[in-house]
Amino acid sequence: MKITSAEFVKSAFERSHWVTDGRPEIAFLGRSNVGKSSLINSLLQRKGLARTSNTPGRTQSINFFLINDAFYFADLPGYGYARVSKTMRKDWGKMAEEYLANRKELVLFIQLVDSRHKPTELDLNLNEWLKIHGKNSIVVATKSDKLSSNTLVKSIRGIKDELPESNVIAYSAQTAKGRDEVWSEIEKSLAKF
Ligand SMILES: Nc1nc2c(ncn2[C@@H]2O[C@H](COP(=O)(O)OP(=O)(O)OP(=O)(O)O)[C@@H](O)[C@H]2O)c(=O)[nH]1
Ligand SMILES: [Mg+2]
Repeated sequence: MKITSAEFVKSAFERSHWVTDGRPEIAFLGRSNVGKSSLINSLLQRKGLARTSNTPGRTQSINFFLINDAFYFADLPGYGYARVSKTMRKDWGKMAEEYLANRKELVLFIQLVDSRHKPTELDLNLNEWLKIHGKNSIVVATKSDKLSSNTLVKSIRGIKDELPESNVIAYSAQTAKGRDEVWSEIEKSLAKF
């Protein structure tokens, strides 16, 4: 995909803030600090468009980015960050589920997991939820540059064992490994819209 434009549109803290023009949308989901915002910047080749941070729990809203004036990326807040308050955790659940369940524009759910680890309990729950609800989704295993190629192969195999029904793509925001593969999935989903 040739990126002609990519712009931050808005941060949504509640349903009334969601964008409403009906363009197709791709959602990025995964636990806090897994690399959602970095993946978005890497796919768009725009450093700093989506804000990244070493501090988990940085993204607290659904952030919408308009690409080529044609479709949206939605950067969701990370889940599973223990140190946010209970109220905030409940809010995440409410906001995310409301969005995931009701958003008709969603053509693809990109679930991120850390390539170095087995999926967490929450990763498994989300994956199951996506499958049960028949959502079109792929799994992107981030930070693959942190593993040697041998270890990466083993680790990805372990992730596939845990998520047997998912297409798992190893990714690195640092080297752009996996970029073409993820774009090809995005393009396929957009073509069906
Ligand atoms: N080496 C390496 N580091 C990465 C990669 N992707 C993300 N990181 C680092 O991981 C940290 C978290 O990345 P973010 O993109 O902010 O993660 P996030 O999932 O958006 O986090 P929240 O918004 O807090 O949920 C940052 O320090 C990134 O630089 C990658 O592919 N390779
Ligand atoms: Mg983020």
